Amino acid sequence: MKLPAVVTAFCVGVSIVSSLNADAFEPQSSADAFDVARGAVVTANSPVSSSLIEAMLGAPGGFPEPGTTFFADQPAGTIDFIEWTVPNPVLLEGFNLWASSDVPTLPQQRAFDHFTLKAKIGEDFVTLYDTDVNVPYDFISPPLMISTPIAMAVVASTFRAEFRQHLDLPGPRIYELDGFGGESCGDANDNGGISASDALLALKASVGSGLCLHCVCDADSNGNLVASDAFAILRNAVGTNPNLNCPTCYVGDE
Ligand SMILES: [Ca+2]
Ligand SMILES: [Ca+2]
Ligand SMILES: [Ca+2]
Repeated sequence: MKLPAVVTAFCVGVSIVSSLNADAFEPQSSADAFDVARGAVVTANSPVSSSLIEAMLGAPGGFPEPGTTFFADQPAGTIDFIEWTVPNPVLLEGFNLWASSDVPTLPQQRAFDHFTLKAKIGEDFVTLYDTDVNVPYDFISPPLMISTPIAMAVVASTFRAEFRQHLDLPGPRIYELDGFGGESCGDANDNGGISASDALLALKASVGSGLCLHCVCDADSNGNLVASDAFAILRNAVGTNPNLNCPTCYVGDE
């Protein structure tokens, strides 16, 4: 192979690896267990600005950034919170939290410096995940800042998230909080096997008439959920395509 060809092949290889890495985990999703599109309802929350509290659970709209939750402007150390219920108990194994402060100009502003996720077990909220947050944020992939399994998976239907405001005034900005559990690449109906029914659900999701996580239905892990992904799942169902390759739901997921 001549040198230019080697260089070209290497560059192509690098660009493919880069694009796969950029899409290696679930994007902000409406198909996750916490989403209003899946029936989640907010039951309590601390005050927000003119934005929607439900925006972090997938609701569009609100001001000044549609689809984004801004907690109200309160003193540093205020614990902002949201509680929500989902229609049926869900297995929760991990989550993705998407948020941003006023980067790049004022990275301390609209930040939180502590995050806690809880689930209601019996009468009490138990802590699933609790962490200090570095400000300015250390992003996994901006604006994805925390993407992690939780130490002990739970089945629950009521959850609570807490955000400790970092500075006085402008309240934290939250884009999305997505919850995951039990997903398997290709198994869109979550019945433990892959069949034509899963391909049909993927196809519906690809045309916007259904919901499917990328970590279940983006069968070639290219960041797009399209008809060819449904076809790949169908070919897997009939045994002609053993290689489904979805992105992970969250960092640490297999
Ligand atoms: Ca969501
Ligand atoms: Ca299935
Ligand atoms: Ca795809």
